[in-house]
Amino acid sequence: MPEYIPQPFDWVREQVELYEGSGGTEGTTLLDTGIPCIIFTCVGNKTGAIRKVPLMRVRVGDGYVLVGSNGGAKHDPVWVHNIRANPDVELRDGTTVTKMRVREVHEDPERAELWKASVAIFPTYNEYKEKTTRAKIPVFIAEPV
Ligand code: F42
Repeated sequence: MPEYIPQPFDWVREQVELYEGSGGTEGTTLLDTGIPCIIFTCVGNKTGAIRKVPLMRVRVGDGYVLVGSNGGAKHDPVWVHNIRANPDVELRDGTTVTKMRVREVHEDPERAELWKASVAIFPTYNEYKEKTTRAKIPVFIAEPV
């Protein structure tokens, strides 16, 4: 069984511990914003370790949008490399955990629609889009398998 390696950021690791440890009944929002989050579990593409990543909860149909905003940093979050290498993830939304497959969405109109849905939930994504020097913030959709 591959080992779980927590994220190095305390606030993120602590949210994962609370969210997962409570079976999805606590720690389900971004800090004190009240905005709901999901957690997806993927496999590290270099270590093969279990990695858990909280993201904003952006539901579209029966899928979820995964936005690689990384706080507007100049580089993509490394979880992007994980799901490009292995698109099979588990996604926790509150008390429900679902096996999902992730696909990256490059083209409009689909990409524009997913971005619009994401910004409607978390307008800060637009600030990250302005802040980052990256040409594009990667956008994925996780869909039930
Ligand atoms: N991040 C977002 O990008 N978008 C969001 O909507 C978002 C919402 C959110 C809500 C709550 C919360 O607590 C955090 C939230 N975050 C959001 C932050 C998110 O959880 C991540 O912290 C952030 O996206 C950065 O992701 P990251 O994968 O770059 O994380 C780094 C810090 C990390 O964990 N690095 C590890 C390390 O040891 O430095 C390595 C992780 C890893 O996956 N390693 C791979 C492996 O093989 O194990 C290799 C990866 C590679 O280099 O190819």
